[in-house]
Amino acid sequence: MQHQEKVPVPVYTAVDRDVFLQEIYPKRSPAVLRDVSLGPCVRKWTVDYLTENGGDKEVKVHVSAVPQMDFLHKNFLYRTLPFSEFVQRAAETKHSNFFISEEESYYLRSLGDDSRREPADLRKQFPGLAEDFHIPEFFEPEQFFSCVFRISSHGLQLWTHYDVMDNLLAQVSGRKRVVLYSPRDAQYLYLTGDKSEVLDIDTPDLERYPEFVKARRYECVLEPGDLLFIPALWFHNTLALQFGIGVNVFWRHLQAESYDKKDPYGNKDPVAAARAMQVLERALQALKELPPDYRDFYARRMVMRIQSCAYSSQPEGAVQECRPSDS
Ligand SMILES: O=C(O)CCC(=O)C(=O)O
Repeated sequence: MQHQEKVPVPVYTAVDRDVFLQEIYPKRSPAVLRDVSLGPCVRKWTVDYLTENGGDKEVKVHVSAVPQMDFLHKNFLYRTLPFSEFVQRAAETKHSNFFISEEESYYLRSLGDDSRREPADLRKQFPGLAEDFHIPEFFEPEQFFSCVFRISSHGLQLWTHYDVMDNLLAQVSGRKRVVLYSPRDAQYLYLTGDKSEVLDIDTPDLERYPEFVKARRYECVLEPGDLLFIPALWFHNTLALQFGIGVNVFWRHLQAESYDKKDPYGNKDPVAAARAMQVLERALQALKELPPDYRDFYARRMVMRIQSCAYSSQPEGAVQECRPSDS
């Protein structure tokens, strides 16, 4: 059986803005940043402290009977709890108050005040806590998009997905394993939209997902105080090795106009990409008008044209100039 290639995510220590911008950011690949100051949150954010200082704001949380959450088949419920109660439940392994079962798992991905329109910002939703978390100044203030609480029960695993913004994922407490896949391996991930269908990435069903082993697996374990840089479009899958508190900051890599304006989560494809996908769907409809052998021939020609015009040269690099087709 073919084995999946595994690559540790590089760890950088004592990274300041200049090192980040000159040595790490341009590589457009994930990096663990250790010893960057995240503020007093790393010391202060115990369950008791969050319970007392987080306010009684109601939060919408994911609750599931099993710790491996599956967005595609929706094996979880959304429930609303006061923040303090949610934190207590997420930190315990057996619950006396529960929705599904004594051992249910919890996950909070915080939302904006108007969750359909407004991106999350810890400073607005949790002002009593936000001052403890110092957003690393690795990007210009106008690039800021959102700042999101990520709080998970022990064992909670979040499905593999990509976001369209650059991301710094701060691990404030607890340890978390993160597995990442390059955007260039998207073809091996069995995607439905921005999510992979392969839920069990450690023991995948290779009869169903035979190509999955070809995806190169990047992996790291975040310790409290670590930051993980996840460039836009990199797939990531997280597994909480302990009850954990994280905060992630999304910021724009592209010009603001490139993004969908109605996207509070930072996961809608950039407008030009969404337009290109729509055109592709129309092209596929047109191909259906042809008999199978013609359809096959023209589909292959289209793929060749896309490969020669739009794929980057290996390994990373500029997109080749696209000459008009001579046909
Ligand atoms: O840490 C987590 O729970 C998930 C993080 C994530 O998906 C993200 O930062 O985009």
